[in-house]
Amino acid sequence: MLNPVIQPGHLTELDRFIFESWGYFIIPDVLSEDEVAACLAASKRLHEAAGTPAFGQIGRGYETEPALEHLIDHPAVLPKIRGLYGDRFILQAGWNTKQPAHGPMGGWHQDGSGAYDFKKLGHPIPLLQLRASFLLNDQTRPRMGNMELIPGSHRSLVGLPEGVRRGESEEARAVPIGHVICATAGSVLIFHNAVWHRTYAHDGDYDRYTMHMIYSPPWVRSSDRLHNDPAFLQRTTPLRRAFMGEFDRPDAPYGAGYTPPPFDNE
Ligand SMILES: O=C(O)CCC(=O)C(=O)O
Repeated sequence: MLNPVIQPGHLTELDRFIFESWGYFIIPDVLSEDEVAACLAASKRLHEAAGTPAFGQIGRGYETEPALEHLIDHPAVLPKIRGLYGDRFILQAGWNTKQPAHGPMGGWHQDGSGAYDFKKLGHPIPLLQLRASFLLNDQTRPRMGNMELIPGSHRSLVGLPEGVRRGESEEARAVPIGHVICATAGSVLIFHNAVWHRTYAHDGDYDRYTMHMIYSPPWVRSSDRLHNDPAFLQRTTPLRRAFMGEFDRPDAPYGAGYTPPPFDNE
């Protein structure tokens, strides 16, 4: 299978072309083994504390787990986000996902809002949730809890047929152009909200964890929190604080007076 693999750091013109064409790309080996171990331990703590029984997503883990907080502005990834959005965006959510041992496939979907479908905004569906998925387990072969994406589907004028989405069997839900992402632990998948995707099967006898950091324009509501934790805001860095979307005035994200986050220029 072709793989949209790119290098960390600055968004090149070729990276942009790949993103526009496929709707996603992969940066291999972003995290060191130690960083992966620290993020995995943090993920397990979060899900154990919450008692996640099966498949589950926990938000706000970055507020209490420094290893996950570090991913908010990872230098291998942040320049890609900045290259695609420009300088004004927020961390809309950080979801830590557990797929249990021997977990089944998830359902095909696009990201967005069930309350107000992003499709109502126009076509092509705009980029509103840019997701950086930090893979925390080895997924170098299929059926290791990989993500499966349909390349270019963010531009499709038609949706994935209901019969495929709701099919009775694994075969009925299979799509011949589905791309099962195979990558090492510590690699990062970055994708557009409108790409059709699902959680692929997991045959391993261990739980699989992924840390999804989701970036949005500054006027999008956060979905993993109603308020930021004041202690976290106090403790974290100015750049991360800016990504939490705390503005001096409620109209700041709409107005010309928006102060961009204090980036260290690349
Ligand atoms: O399996 C995962 O970690 C991701 C699940 C998913 O597709 C989503 O959160 O939109």
